[in-house]
Amino acid sequence: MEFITYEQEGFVGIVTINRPKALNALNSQVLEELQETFQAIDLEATRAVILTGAGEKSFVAGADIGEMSTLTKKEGEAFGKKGNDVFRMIETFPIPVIAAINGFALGGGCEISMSCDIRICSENAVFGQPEVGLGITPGFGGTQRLARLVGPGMAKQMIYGARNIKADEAYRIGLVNAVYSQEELMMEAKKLAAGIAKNAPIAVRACKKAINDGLEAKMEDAIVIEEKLFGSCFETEDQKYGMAFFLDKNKDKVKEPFQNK
Ligand code: DAK
Repeated sequence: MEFITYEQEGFVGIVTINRPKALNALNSQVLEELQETFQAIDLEATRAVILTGAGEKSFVAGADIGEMSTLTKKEGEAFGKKGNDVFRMIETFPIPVIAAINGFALGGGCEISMSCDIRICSENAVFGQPEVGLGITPGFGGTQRLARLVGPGMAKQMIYGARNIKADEAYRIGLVNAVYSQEELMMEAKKLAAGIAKNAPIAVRACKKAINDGLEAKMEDAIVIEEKLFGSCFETEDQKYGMAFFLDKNKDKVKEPFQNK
């Protein structure tokens, strides 16, 4: 792979978009390599994924403007589909994906971060959907996910005005969960991932599915989605172990890692 690196640290996978000369902008090759990388993640051995960008300046500065500048209508739709397929794959990836946003998250960069389950960022992060300034709409789900995350009023203000916001404002409006110094960001992302990885993996996956699928359903149907996933946990060894451990009054016993079974 030319533009993506993958590292495995225990139960945590780290995917880095590595095209720093173009501020990690998403061209077709980056999108294809991202898709291959996620498809190759071993879901038995991995319990959380961190997505970040190489360098200290940019997470992802958007879709590649050079590549997009000459697209025809048909090619534009194909490029949009390629990105949307990858972003949807991340959004519905069976295990949680944390975006560690280490700088610019503009256009497609803001959009890919919004496909992740959780966003944390560094103090120098900048978020925005500048597309209308380029004569296009956001094309990788920005109009949909930003409005769902921060509410339609704030999303419309950002998108219509092509207004970029800094990390503190992103935190204030709920676009990111926390802001750290550049030096602390990856350490905090790993801590967050480890905190997820120590819990029962099948239950965590079921929670992701329940939240995502439930948000797209009416409450009466959403509750049924949760009921089914809750019920399915009782067929796992991890549920039996987790509850037996709680009920065991032997305080000296050390909790074993969940088996993912
Ligand atoms: N694409 C390509 N190259 C980029 C880039 C981008 N988005 N952003 C930066 N670069 C490149 C620059 O061209 C420059 O390359 P060289 O000149 O060195 O070869 C290098 O990265 C460093 O950038 P700067 O020299 O500009 O660095 P500065 O610190 O001065 O400025 C900046 C940083 C992030 C403020 C600035 O680079 C910038 O404004 N970049 C563009 C940000 C942007 O507008 N992003 C949104 C892109 S639009 C769709 C599918 C997808 C989309 C839309 C529709 N369909 C098909 C439906 C998505 C659209 C977008 O994401």
